[in-house]
Amino acid sequence: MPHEVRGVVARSRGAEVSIETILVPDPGPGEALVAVRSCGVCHTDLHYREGGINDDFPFLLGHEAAGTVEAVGDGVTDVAPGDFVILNWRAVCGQCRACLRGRPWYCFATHNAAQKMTLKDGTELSPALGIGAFAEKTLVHAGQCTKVNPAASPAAAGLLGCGVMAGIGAAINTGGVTRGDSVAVIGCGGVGDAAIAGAALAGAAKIIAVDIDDRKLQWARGFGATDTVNSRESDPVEAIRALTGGHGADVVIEAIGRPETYEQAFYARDLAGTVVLVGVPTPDMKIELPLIEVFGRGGSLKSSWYGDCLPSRDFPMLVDLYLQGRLDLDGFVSETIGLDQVEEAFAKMQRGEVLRSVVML
Ligand code: PAD
Ligand code: ZN
Repeated sequence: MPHEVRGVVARSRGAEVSIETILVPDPGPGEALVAVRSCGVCHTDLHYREGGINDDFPFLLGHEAAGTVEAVGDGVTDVAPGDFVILNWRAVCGQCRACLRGRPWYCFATHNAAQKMTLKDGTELSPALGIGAFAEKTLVHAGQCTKVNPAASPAAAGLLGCGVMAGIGAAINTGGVTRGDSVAVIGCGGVGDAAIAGAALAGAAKIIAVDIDDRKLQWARGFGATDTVNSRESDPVEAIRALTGGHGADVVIEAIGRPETYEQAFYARDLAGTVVLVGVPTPDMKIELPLIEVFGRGGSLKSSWYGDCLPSRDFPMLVDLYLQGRLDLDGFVSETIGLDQVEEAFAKMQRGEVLRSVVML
């Protein structure tokens, strides 16, 4: 018997989202039914609503979530009803070329639920990032559920399911930030601030936050930024060099996804330094760089998908650090809201008023 629950649906490009009754099937083989407890509002949900990801409307939005497993299908052994889990969009397959080479964080064939959630009239829904968690219950592949310590606040823990993991991982996993490094982060929204928190956890000696909004820079200090630069007021490349003995930072993380800020990142790093692009550009964007500079500066230019995370390795560890008071996940929760306030939360996000609005269920 399918479960009738409320969910936030984007029906067509650019249209406001609406609350709909959706039908969630009981879990089949390899699947898990999850009672959602919290789900953060991420920029990617807005990208879906605007048709910026693909045209598979209607979408069931929400993907940054924590919940309790309610039921599992045949063959599921890693999670059981009652488990407190963070949902992930990297349920590794174990069989693709990345997994077989021992690099499952790049998995190219991640799992999602095989059965579809639908509207009452039978229209199939496309769940955002294969999750769809702005809903009282959702159906996912069991591998998308990562069990963590239930002592964690669901609102905080759920954020590790997407943006906060992407930022922390961009610093630690992709950027390889380590003790004593100088790090600059360009763009201090939820993802950029998570990169700052990750750099602080890894022992970076200097962490420079760059944004065009002073309120964001102030929040960035709370996550561990040692210096801040308002790039509307001064040239960020010059400022980062000045703060690093004239050399540039060892690791520069771009957390916006724009050509001009990527170029700033490119020129603001030290020789042999690393640039990490975690912000997501749109398909029309282009950059032009002198090839001699790409060669002459050495080092590496990297991109970070989901912070190169391995949920089974990273989520429980980061929740433990949070519970020890070493990672301020609560600081990312600007407000908690109801399912009917997602549209309002998109507007607040666009006005820069919040790091994360989190829907509580
Ligand atoms: P956000 O909109 O909350 O933050 C963006 C920040 O950039 C804001 O603080 C802005 O003030 C600031 N900003 C904008 N323009 C400039 C500029 N020219 N110079 C300096 N600062 C500027 O977004 P977010 O933090 O939620 O997400 C950031 C990006 O990360 C976004 O592109 C999102 O799609 C991407 C993301 N990537 C992954 C991944 O796996 N790579 C995962 C999740 C999100
Ligand atoms: Zn997201």
